[in-house]
Amino acid sequence: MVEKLPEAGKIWYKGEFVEWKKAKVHVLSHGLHYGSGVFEGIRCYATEKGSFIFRLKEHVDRMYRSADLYKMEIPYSKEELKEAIKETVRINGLDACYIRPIAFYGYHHLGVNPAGCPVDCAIAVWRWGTYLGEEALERGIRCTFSPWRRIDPNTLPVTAKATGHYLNSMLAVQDAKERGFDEAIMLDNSGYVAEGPGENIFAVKNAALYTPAVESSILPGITRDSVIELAQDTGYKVVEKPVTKEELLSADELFFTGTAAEVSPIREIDNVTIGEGKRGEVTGVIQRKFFDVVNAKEEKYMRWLESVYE
Ligand code: PPE
Repeated sequence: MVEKLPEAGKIWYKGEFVEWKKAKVHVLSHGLHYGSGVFEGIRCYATEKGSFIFRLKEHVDRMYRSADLYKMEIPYSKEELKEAIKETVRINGLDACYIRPIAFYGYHHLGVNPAGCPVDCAIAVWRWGTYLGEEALERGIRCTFSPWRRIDPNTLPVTAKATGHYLNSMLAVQDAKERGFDEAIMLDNSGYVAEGPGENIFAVKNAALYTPAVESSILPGITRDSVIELAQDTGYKVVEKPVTKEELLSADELFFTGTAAEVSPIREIDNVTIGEGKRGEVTGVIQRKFFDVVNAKEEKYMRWLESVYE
Protein backbone atom coordinates (compact mmCIF):
# COMPACT_ATOMS: atom_id res chain seq x y z
CA MET A 1 0.00 0.00 0.00
CA VAL A 2 1.07 3.54 -0.72
CA GLU A 3 1.60 5.61 2.40
CA LYS A 4 -1.03 8.17 3.41
CA LEU A 5 -0.13 11.86 3.09
CA PRO A 6 1.48 13.27 6.28
CA GLU A 7 -1.37 15.64 7.25
CA ALA A 8 1.16 17.81 9.03
CA GLY A 9 2.35 21.32 8.49
CA LYS A 10 0.81 24.04 6.42
CA ILE A 11 -0.62 24.38 2.94
CA TRP A 12 -0.65 27.65 1.03
CA TYR A 13 -4.26 28.09 -0.03
CA LYS A 14 -5.63 31.14 -1.86
CA GLY A 15 -2.77 33.30 -0.67
CA GLU A 16 -2.66 32.22 2.97
CA PHE A 17 -1.11 29.45 5.01
CA VAL A 18 -3.67 27.10 6.55
CA GLU A 19 -3.33 23.92 8.62
CA TRP A 20 -3.01 20.84 6.40
CA LYS A 21 -6.41 19.48 7.42
CA LYS A 22 -8.16 22.81 6.86
CA ALA A 23 -7.21 23.16 3.18
CA LYS A 24 -10.62 22.06 1.84
CA VAL A 25 -12.75 22.68 -1.23
CA HIS A 26 -16.52 22.63 -1.71
CA VAL A 27 -18.01 19.46 -3.27
CA LEU A 28 -19.62 21.58 -5.96
CA SER A 29 -16.34 23.11 -7.14
CA HIS A 30 -16.04 23.28 -10.92
CA GLY A 31 -12.64 21.58 -10.89
CA LEU A 32 -14.03 18.54 -9.09
CA HIS A 33 -16.89 18.02 -11.53
CA TYR A 34 -15.08 18.73 -14.79
CA GLY A 35 -11.38 18.17 -14.06
CA SER A 36 -10.69 21.81 -14.81
CA GLY A 37 -7.37 22.37 -13.11
CA VAL A 38 -3.68 22.63 -13.92
CA PHE A 39 -0.84 21.59 -11.67
CA GLU A 40 2.86 20.89 -11.30
CA GLY A 41 5.08 18.36 -9.59
CA ILE A 42 8.41 19.81 -8.49
CA ARG A 43 11.20 18.44 -6.33
CA CYS A 44 13.30 20.13 -3.72
CA TYR A 45 16.59 18.37 -2.95
CA ALA A 46 18.67 18.48 0.24
CA THR A 47 22.30 18.91 -0.76
CA GLU A 48 25.60 19.66 0.98
CA LYS A 49 25.19 23.25 -0.19
CA GLY A 50 21.63 23.60 1.13
CA SER A 51 18.11 22.94 -0.14
CA PHE A 52 17.43 23.58 -3.79
CA ILE A 53 14.32 23.43 -5.96
CA PHE A 54 15.04 21.86 -9.33
CA ARG A 55 14.11 24.07 -12.30
CA LEU A 56 11.49 26.07 -10.44
CA LYS A 57 11.24 28.64 -13.23
CA GLU A 58 10.52 26.02 -15.90
CA HIS A 59 7.86 24.35 -13.75
CA VAL A 60 6.10 27.62 -13.00
CA ASP A 61 6.35 28.63 -16.67
CA ARG A 62 4.75 25.31 -17.67
CA MET A 63 1.96 25.78 -15.14
CA TYR A 64 1.07 29.16 -16.65
CA ARG A 65 1.30 27.69 -20.14
CA SER A 66 -1.06 24.88 -19.09
CA ALA A 67 -3.47 27.48 -17.69
CA ASP A 68 -3.23 29.51 -20.92
CA LEU A 69 -4.13 26.46 -23.01
CA TYR A 70 -7.35 26.29 -20.97
CA LYS A 71 -7.85 30.08 -20.98
CA MET A 72 -7.57 30.00 -17.22
CA GLU A 73 -6.18 33.09 -15.52
CA ILE A 74 -4.08 32.36 -12.47
CA PRO A 75 -4.70 35.31 -10.12
CA TYR A 76 -1.03 35.67 -9.13
CA SER A 77 2.08 36.63 -11.05
CA LYS A 78 4.71 33.99 -11.75
CA GLU A 79 7.01 35.79 -9.30
CA GLU A 80 4.35 35.65 -6.59
CA LEU A 81 3.77 31.96 -7.17
CA LYS A 82 7.50 31.17 -7.13
CA GLU A 83 7.90 33.07 -3.88
CA ALA A 84 4.85 31.29 -2.40
CA ILE A 85 6.37 27.92 -3.37
CA LYS A 86 9.65 28.72 -1.64
CA GLU A 87 7.82 30.09 1.39
CA THR A 88 5.73 26.90 1.63
CA VAL A 89 8.90 24.79 1.79
CA ARG A 90 10.41 27.16 4.37
CA ILE A 91 7.35 27.37 6.61
CA ASN A 92 7.20 23.59 6.71
CA GLY A 93 10.91 23.43 7.53
CA LEU A 94 11.60 20.68 5.01
CA ASP A 95 15.05 20.16 3.52
CA ALA A 96 13.84 17.83 0.75
CA CYS A 97 10.29 17.44 -0.56
CA TYR A 98 7.89 17.09 -3.43
CA ILE A 99 6.00 20.27 -4.24
CA ARG A 100 2.48 20.27 -5.69
CA PRO A 101 1.08 23.62 -6.82
CA ILE A 102 -2.42 23.49 -8.32
CA ALA A 103 -4.83 26.04 -9.83
CA PHE A 104 -8.44 25.05 -10.50
CA TYR A 105 -11.86 26.53 -11.12
CA GLY A 106 -13.49 26.76 -7.73
CA TYR A 107 -16.97 27.11 -6.31
CA HIS A 108 -19.46 29.47 -7.88
CA HIS A 109 -21.88 27.73 -10.24
CA LEU A 110 -22.02 24.42 -12.08
CA GLY A 111 -22.30 23.95 -15.83
CA VAL A 112 -19.40 23.27 -18.14
CA ASN A 113 -18.62 26.91 -18.95
CA PRO A 114 -16.35 28.07 -16.13
CA ALA A 115 -16.76 31.79 -16.85
CA GLY A 116 -17.39 33.44 -13.48
CA CYS A 117 -15.85 30.68 -11.36
CA PRO A 118 -12.88 31.79 -9.26
CA VAL A 119 -9.45 30.29 -10.01
CA ASP A 120 -8.28 28.91 -6.69
CA CYS A 121 -4.64 28.04 -6.05
CA ALA A 122 -2.91 25.87 -3.51
CA ILE A 123 0.63 24.68 -2.83
CA ALA A 124 1.39 21.62 -0.70
CA VAL A 125 4.75 20.04 0.12
CA TRP A 126 5.62 16.69 1.64
CA ARG A 127 8.37 14.11 1.64
CA TRP A 128 8.05 11.77 -1.34
CA GLY A 129 10.73 9.15 -1.86
CA THR A 130 11.12 6.95 -4.92
CA TYR A 131 8.02 6.95 -7.13
CA LEU A 132 8.26 3.47 -8.58
CA GLY A 133 9.50 1.64 -5.49
CA GLU A 134 12.78 1.33 -3.66
CA GLU A 135 14.44 -1.02 -6.11
CA ALA A 136 13.30 0.83 -9.23
CA LEU A 137 16.22 3.23 -9.54
CA GLU A 138 18.74 0.42 -9.33
CA ARG A 139 17.17 -2.71 -10.76
CA GLY A 140 14.65 -1.20 -13.13
CA ILE A 141 10.95 -1.87 -13.47
CA ARG A 142 8.63 -4.15 -15.41
CA CYS A 143 6.29 -2.40 -17.85
CA THR A 144 3.43 -3.30 -20.16
CA PHE A 145 2.05 -1.67 -23.28
CA SER A 146 -1.25 -0.17 -22.23
CA PRO A 147 -4.51 -1.03 -24.02
CA TRP A 148 -5.37 2.65 -23.41
CA ARG A 149 -4.03 5.04 -26.05
CA ARG A 150 -2.61 8.35 -24.84
CA ILE A 151 -5.06 11.26 -25.15
CA ASP A 152 -4.85 12.79 -28.58
CA PRO A 153 -3.90 16.42 -29.38
CA ASN A 154 -7.12 16.70 -31.39
CA THR A 155 -9.08 15.96 -28.24
CA LEU A 156 -7.20 17.85 -25.54
CA PRO A 157 -4.14 20.11 -25.45
CA VAL A 158 -1.88 17.27 -24.31
CA THR A 159 1.09 19.52 -23.58
CA ALA A 160 -0.90 21.05 -20.72
CA LYS A 161 -0.43 19.43 -17.34
CA ALA A 162 -4.14 19.46 -16.56
CA THR A 163 -5.92 17.50 -13.85
CA GLY A 164 -8.58 15.99 -16.16
CA HIS A 165 -5.88 14.50 -18.42
CA TYR A 166 -4.91 12.16 -15.62
CA LEU A 167 -8.03 10.01 -16.00
CA ASN A 168 -6.25 8.62 -19.06
CA SER A 169 -3.11 8.00 -16.97
CA MET A 170 -5.16 6.48 -14.15
CA LEU A 171 -6.74 3.90 -16.44
CA ALA A 172 -3.33 2.92 -17.77
CA VAL A 173 -1.83 2.55 -14.28
CA GLN A 174 -4.77 0.57 -12.96
CA ASP A 175 -4.64 -1.81 -15.90
CA ALA A 176 -0.86 -2.30 -15.57
CA LYS A 177 -1.10 -3.02 -11.83
CA GLU A 178 -4.03 -5.39 -12.27
CA ARG A 179 -1.98 -7.39 -14.72
CA GLY A 180 1.00 -7.49 -12.35
CA PHE A 181 3.28 -4.86 -13.91
CA ASP A 182 4.92 -1.88 -12.25
CA GLU A 183 3.98 0.71 -14.85
CA ALA A 184 2.31 1.24 -18.23
CA ILE A 185 3.74 2.50 -21.51
CA MET A 186 1.14 4.29 -23.61
CA LEU A 187 1.05 4.59 -27.40
CA ASP A 188 -0.35 7.59 -29.20
CA ASN A 189 -3.35 7.44 -31.50
CA SER A 190 -1.13 6.51 -34.49
CA GLY A 191 0.46 3.63 -32.61
CA TYR A 192 3.79 5.31 -31.88
CA VAL A 193 5.18 5.30 -28.37
CA ALA A 194 4.00 8.28 -26.33
CA GLU A 195 4.94 8.09 -22.65
CA GLY A 196 4.22 6.56 -19.27
CA PRO A 197 1.19 7.68 -17.23
CA GLY A 198 3.47 10.08 -15.34
CA GLU A 199 6.84 9.75 -17.09
CA ASN A 200 8.57 10.35 -20.42
CA ILE A 201 10.48 7.50 -21.98
CA PHE A 202 13.94 7.12 -23.54
CA ALA A 203 15.47 4.27 -25.53
CA VAL A 204 19.19 3.67 -25.91
CA LYS A 205 20.51 1.97 -29.05
CA ASN A 206 24.19 1.80 -29.95
CA ALA A 207 24.93 4.44 -27.33
CA ALA A 208 22.52 6.99 -28.86
CA LEU A 209 19.33 8.14 -27.15
CA TYR A 210 15.88 8.18 -28.76
CA THR A 211 12.77 9.73 -27.28
CA PRO A 212 9.30 10.42 -28.70
CA ALA A 213 8.98 13.94 -30.06
CA VAL A 214 6.39 16.38 -28.74
CA GLU A 215 4.13 15.42 -31.69
CA SER A 216 3.66 11.95 -30.17
CA SER A 217 1.11 13.14 -27.55
CA ILE A 218 3.58 13.67 -24.74
CA LEU A 219 3.80 16.06 -21.86
CA PRO A 220 7.06 17.90 -22.56
CA GLY A 221 8.79 16.87 -19.36
CA ILE A 222 11.26 19.08 -17.59
CA THR A 223 13.27 16.02 -16.56
CA ARG A 224 13.17 14.92 -20.21
CA ASP A 225 14.52 18.30 -21.27
CA SER A 226 17.22 18.12 -18.59
CA VAL A 227 18.25 14.58 -19.60
CA ILE A 228 18.50 15.59 -23.26
CA GLU A 229 20.86 18.40 -22.35
CA LEU A 230 22.90 16.30 -19.91
CA ALA A 231 23.19 13.44 -22.41
CA GLN A 232 24.36 15.75 -25.19
CA ASP A 233 26.77 17.37 -22.78
CA THR A 234 28.18 13.92 -21.98
CA GLY A 235 28.69 13.28 -25.70
CA TYR A 236 25.69 11.11 -26.55
CA LYS A 237 23.61 11.74 -29.63
CA VAL A 238 19.95 12.41 -28.77
CA VAL A 239 17.20 12.03 -31.38
CA GLU A 240 13.60 13.17 -30.88
CA LYS A 241 11.46 11.24 -33.34
CA PRO A 242 8.44 8.94 -33.62
CA VAL A 243 9.40 5.75 -31.77
CA THR A 244 7.79 2.38 -32.55
CA LYS A 245 6.94 -0.47 -30.17
CA GLU A 246 9.52 -2.54 -31.97
CA GLU A 247 12.23 0.03 -31.33
CA LEU A 248 11.48 -0.15 -27.62
CA LEU A 249 11.51 -3.94 -27.53
CA SER A 250 14.82 -4.13 -29.42
CA ALA A 251 16.50 -1.29 -27.54
CA ASP A 252 19.73 -1.87 -25.62
CA GLU A 253 18.34 0.05 -22.68
CA LEU A 254 15.17 1.91 -21.69
CA PHE A 255 14.41 4.38 -18.96
CA PHE A 256 11.67 6.67 -17.73
CA THR A 257 12.16 10.28 -16.69
CA GLY A 258 9.95 12.45 -14.51
CA THR A 259 10.01 14.65 -11.45
CA ALA A 260 8.58 11.90 -9.27
CA ALA A 261 10.22 9.00 -11.19
CA GLU A 262 13.58 10.83 -11.67
CA VAL A 263 15.61 8.52 -13.96
CA SER A 264 14.20 5.00 -13.66
CA PRO A 265 15.48 2.06 -15.74
CA ILE A 266 12.97 -0.26 -17.42
CA ARG A 267 14.10 -3.89 -17.49
CA GLU A 268 11.12 -5.62 -19.14
CA ILE A 269 8.10 -4.91 -21.33
CA ASP A 270 5.35 -7.51 -21.34
CA ASN A 271 7.85 -10.10 -20.07
CA VAL A 272 10.33 -9.36 -22.86
CA THR A 273 13.73 -8.60 -21.34
CA ILE A 274 15.23 -5.31 -22.47
CA GLY A 275 18.98 -5.44 -23.04
CA GLU A 276 20.53 -7.32 -20.16
CA GLY A 277 17.45 -6.97 -17.98
CA LYS A 278 19.05 -4.52 -15.59
CA ARG A 279 20.10 -0.89 -15.49
CA GLY A 280 22.16 -0.37 -18.63
CA GLU A 281 25.50 1.40 -18.85
CA VAL A 282 24.27 4.57 -20.55
CA THR A 283 21.26 4.75 -18.22
CA GLY A 284 23.69 4.49 -15.31
CA VAL A 285 25.80 7.36 -16.64
CA ILE A 286 22.74 9.57 -17.20
CA GLN A 287 21.25 8.69 -13.85
CA ARG A 288 24.48 9.50 -11.98
CA LYS A 289 24.83 12.78 -13.85
CA PHE A 290 21.21 13.68 -13.07
CA PHE A 291 21.65 12.97 -9.36
CA ASP A 292 24.93 14.89 -9.30
CA VAL A 293 23.18 17.88 -10.86
CA VAL A 294 20.18 17.88 -8.49
CA ASN A 295 22.54 17.38 -5.57
CA ALA A 296 24.43 20.57 -6.47
CA LYS A 297 27.61 18.73 -7.44
CA GLU A 298 27.85 20.18 -10.95
CA GLU A 299 28.87 23.82 -11.01
CA LYS A 300 27.71 24.19 -14.60
CA TYR A 301 24.14 23.27 -13.75
CA MET A 302 23.75 25.33 -10.59
CA ARG A 303 21.63 27.60 -12.81
CA TRP A 304 18.90 24.91 -12.62
CA LEU A 305 18.84 25.07 -8.83
CA GLU A 306 16.91 27.64 -6.84
CA SER A 307 18.04 28.07 -3.26
CA VAL A 308 15.19 27.86 -0.73
CA TYR A 309 16.64 29.16 2.51
CA GLU A 310 19.03 31.88 1.29
N1 PPE B 1 4.44 12.78 -18.65
C1 PPE B 1 3.39 12.83 -17.77
C2 PPE B 1 2.05 12.40 -18.23
C3 PPE B 1 3.62 13.31 -16.48
O1 PPE B 1 2.61 13.36 -15.62
C4 PPE B 1 4.92 13.69 -16.08
C5 PPE B 1 5.18 14.17 -14.70
C6 PPE B 1 5.97 13.62 -17.03
C7 PPE B 1 5.67 13.17 -18.31
C8 PPE B 1 7.36 14.08 -16.72
O2 PPE B 1 7.42 15.47 -16.59
P1 PPE B 1 8.47 16.22 -15.65
O3 PPE B 1 8.09 15.92 -14.24
O4 PPE B 1 8.34 17.64 -16.01
O5 PPE B 1 9.80 15.65 -16.00
N2 PPE B 1 4.41 13.53 -13.67
C9 PPE B 1 4.24 14.16 -12.41
C10 PPE B 1 3.08 13.59 -11.63
C11 PPE B 1 3.22 12.20 -11.13
C12 PPE B 1 2.03 11.79 -10.27
O6 PPE B 1 1.83 10.56 -10.09
O7 PPE B 1 1.31 12.65 -9.75
C13 PPE B 1 5.54 14.19 -11.61
O8 PPE B 1 6.46 13.44 -11.91
O9 PPE B 1 5.62 14.99 -10.69
